[in-house]
Amino acid sequence: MTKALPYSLRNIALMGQTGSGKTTLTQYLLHYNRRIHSKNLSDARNVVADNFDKTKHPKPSLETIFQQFPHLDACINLLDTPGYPDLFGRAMSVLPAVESVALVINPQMGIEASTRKAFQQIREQNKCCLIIINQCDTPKIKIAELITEITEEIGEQCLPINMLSDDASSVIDCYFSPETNELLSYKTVDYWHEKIIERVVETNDKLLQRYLEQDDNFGPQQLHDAFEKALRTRHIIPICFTSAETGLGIDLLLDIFYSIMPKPHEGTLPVLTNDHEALSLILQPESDTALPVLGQIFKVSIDPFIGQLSAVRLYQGRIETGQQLMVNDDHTPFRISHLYTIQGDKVSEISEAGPGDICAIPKESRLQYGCLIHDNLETFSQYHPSSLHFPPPMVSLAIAPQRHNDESKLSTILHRLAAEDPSLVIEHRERQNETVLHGLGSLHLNTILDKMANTYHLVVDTHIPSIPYRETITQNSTGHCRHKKQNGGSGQFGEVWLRIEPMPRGRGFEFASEVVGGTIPSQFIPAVEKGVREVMEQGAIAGYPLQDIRVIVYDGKHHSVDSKEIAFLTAGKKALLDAISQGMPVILEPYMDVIIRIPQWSMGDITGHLVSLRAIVTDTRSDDNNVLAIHASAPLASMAEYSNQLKAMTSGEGTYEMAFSHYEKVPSVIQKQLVSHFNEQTS
Ligand SMILES: Nc1nc2c(ncn2[C@@H]2O[C@H](COP(=O)(O)OP(=O)(O)OP(=O)(O)O)[C@@H](O)[C@H]2O)c(=O)[nH]1
Ligand SMILES: [Mg+2]
Repeated sequence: MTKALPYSLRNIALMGQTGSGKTTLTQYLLHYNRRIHSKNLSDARNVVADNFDKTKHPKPSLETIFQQFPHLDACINLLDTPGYPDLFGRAMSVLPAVESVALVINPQMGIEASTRKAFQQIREQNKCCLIIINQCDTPKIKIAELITEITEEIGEQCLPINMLSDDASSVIDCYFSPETNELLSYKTVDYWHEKIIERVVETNDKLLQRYLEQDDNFGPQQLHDAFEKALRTRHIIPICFTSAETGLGIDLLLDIFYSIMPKPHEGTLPVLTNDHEALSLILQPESDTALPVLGQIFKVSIDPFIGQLSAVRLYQGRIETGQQLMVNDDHTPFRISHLYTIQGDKVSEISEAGPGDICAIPKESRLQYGCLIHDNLETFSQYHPSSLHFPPPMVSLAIAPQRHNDESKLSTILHRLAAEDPSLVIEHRERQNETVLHGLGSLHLNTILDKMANTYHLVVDTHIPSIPYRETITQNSTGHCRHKKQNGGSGQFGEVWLRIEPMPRGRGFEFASEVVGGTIPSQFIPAVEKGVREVMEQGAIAGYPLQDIRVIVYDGKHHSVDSKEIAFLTAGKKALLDAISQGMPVILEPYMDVIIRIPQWSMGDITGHLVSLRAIVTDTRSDDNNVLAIHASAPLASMAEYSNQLKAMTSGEGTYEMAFSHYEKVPSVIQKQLVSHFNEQTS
């Protein structure tokens, strides 16, 4: 395959709400271009419409799909991201590979929470943006209201570069060659043309001057550089109209991709940071292949048979098979054994790649998500890409393999799944011996379980993660045990007196001996402590570990023949249980600091619901975007279903994150339930 030159590449991600038509649009473009290159342009639309199998992709995309097609002398790389809210982490994670993002909107739905979130990422990752209003073949689209909604939500810089005709039968260009008598569905061609020109010339003083002096020689050619600057700073966000069903507006969309969207050396590249010196290195967009090699891994996929494939966006320099490169600050190089381009679910071998290219390197386990690859240790080993702020996990699920001896298989598979999906968090809770998956939503976790079952043939049982309750005491008390046992010949004898005291929350456990006069010989004190620690681990009233207790052994008795370690261990255990039973034991539950971000209108429902969850609101703040942040303290046990509850109360717009705060006493009714459940299980 011949390599595209950097100036002829366009790297564009399609983002936006699920069902807006990103995959359909991508498929349409692929078929359209294939036809254009084999037939003449006027035939293309009909041929595509006939051959294009729309039934092939009615399901939401689960992963970002890479597609590539030629257009004129350009090569367009499209990254079709999943729009389902639960998979947002997978969508945003590929943005370091592109200069531009096309936000695809379904005009019947308008701007939804996922569109807002996508735009926030476009801003944070500093990408050029294009808005595609797709599904323009559907009836009763309210264009004026839609444009108003877009400008109110995103900003005045969103301007139609073309517009649906009054009868919705065609899409009319308002920028490239705006000569037409056709009526638009909203305003006029001249109106939008002027608006765009005004917006673009604002970025360049000389152009602005000429514009104010009414020099009207402003064609797309003259404005190219200014337009590009306006795009890069998101001073302008063009809006265009398409139908991936009928092909409406597709030719104009390709014109926009080709003539307006930035080439790799025009876009803004990610910022690299340096921890030690707190320096930022901003890469200059460069198409010079002689520069040192620098690329970033932005997606990893692991096939059970083929192994790991790491997708790279090359920022500068040129790479080829056989070349040795470094990973981050690792001094041991790796060799590029093969180099591929990716097209849907297929890869094709290439021999080299240049600046701006998206390619893939197989079988190098060090090439993990976010790694830099380079050939210059001195410069690049000190830097790493600024880390992305992935949305916090909202849903947790404990998993265990159905077959006991699949434990190590599970751990290998989880390792692979986590490498592929930077928004998946895996936690092993040692004490509960539980493996817990944390994801953005139930669909996110279901895709992980499906992959385990279908790709790796591993079936797991799932359950809501157990709550890490604890036990403690609330008052001082003493405990005693005289352990005496006679088994034929030698016996066991050990007597322990101990005192227990509650400690402040979070202090854990302290053990001390105040035994004097050798009533318990010093060599048996460790056995007493061991017995005490066993009880601390196993719990006394409901099977949960004890915490925040000081235990002081102060007296006892021994026997010169029958006293041995096991006797004092048992006496220590029983003396502690005795003391706890008189120390007013309670069960503690974890409380979480929760931040809930919601639209203003849902505040009443959310705060009312929080009360029913035993949560206490500690603060409420609203930000510039009319998003309300409610800070609350809530018991973890109430939050198991919160993700779905919040979704329902905020029409999917609410998000929340939580972190452990402290332990607090459970209400006595819950304590009773936990104790009786434990007694039933152990009796
Ligand atoms: N009428 C009409 N239907 C469309 C158009 N584009 C897509 N669709 C339909 O909308 C549905 C969803 O389309 P997809 O392309 O899967 O949507 P998506 O944006 O990729 O969705 P996610 O992968 O979940 O993010 C499919 O049934 C398509 O046939 C369009 O322009 N017009
Ligand atoms: Mg899709």
